[in-house]
Amino acid sequence: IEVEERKAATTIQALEQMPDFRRETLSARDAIQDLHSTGIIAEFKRKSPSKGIINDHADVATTTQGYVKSGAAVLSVLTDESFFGGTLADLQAARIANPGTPILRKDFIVDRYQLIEAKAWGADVVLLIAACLTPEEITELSMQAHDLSLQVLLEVHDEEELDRSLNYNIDLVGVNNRDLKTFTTSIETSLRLIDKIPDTFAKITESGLHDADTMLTLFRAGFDGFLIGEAFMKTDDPAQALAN
Ligand code: IGP
Repeated sequence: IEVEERKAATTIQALEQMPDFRRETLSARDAIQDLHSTGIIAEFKRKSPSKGIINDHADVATTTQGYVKSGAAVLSVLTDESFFGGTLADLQAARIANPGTPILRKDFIVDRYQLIEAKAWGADVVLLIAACLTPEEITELSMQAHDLSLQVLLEVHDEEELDRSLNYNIDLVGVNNRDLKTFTTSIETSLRLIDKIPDTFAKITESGLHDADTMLTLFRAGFDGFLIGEAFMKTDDPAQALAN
């Protein structure tokens, strides 16, 4: 619904005129796989369907800058308004505040218009959710993303989604520990799938990560990256939470 309104208001041609549409994107994959990387993808998320309001006062520029100072390799910014309270303006604010850090546009992407939006508002990498898309749509969208020099993070929940969705225009594979029906998280989901992800992809574990021990277990199992939102955002000072 939101995206339909934006499409009516802003043409693709207008998006292509935005300064960031021409910018050279950064590699999220390299930032995560670098030998010295923490592998942390720190997320800016105000609210969620499962938790309600997580943090409604944190400023996006200050928080994301603090994340980077505290060691985040990549930033993730929610741009979905109805469920997560995010906007494209949040993405842009994070971009301006962090010119050297790759940024993920976190949203429900279903068409090329949203990829062009992602680029125009400052993203380097986009999320494609296997549970929401057919294999053909994933193939098409990941190809189009690469044409725009955006990297692709494919999100899966189980082996079936993984098997049907992989293609060579995907850069990172994320296993979401959150069950979309019950909203509960279990790292067993990640541990079960890790050996089924081919080594050509960066391997990310997503959701429900709250402590260093769990991250160490997942790192030892083979994960390169850790997508963390709530554990940071639920505190008064999200960047300090990362530093700790
Ligand atoms: C972060 P958490 O439990 O650390 O806040 O999770 C991230 O994985 C989660 O926000 C997420 C998400 C998504 C949000 C994963 N996949 C898809 C929106 C859409």
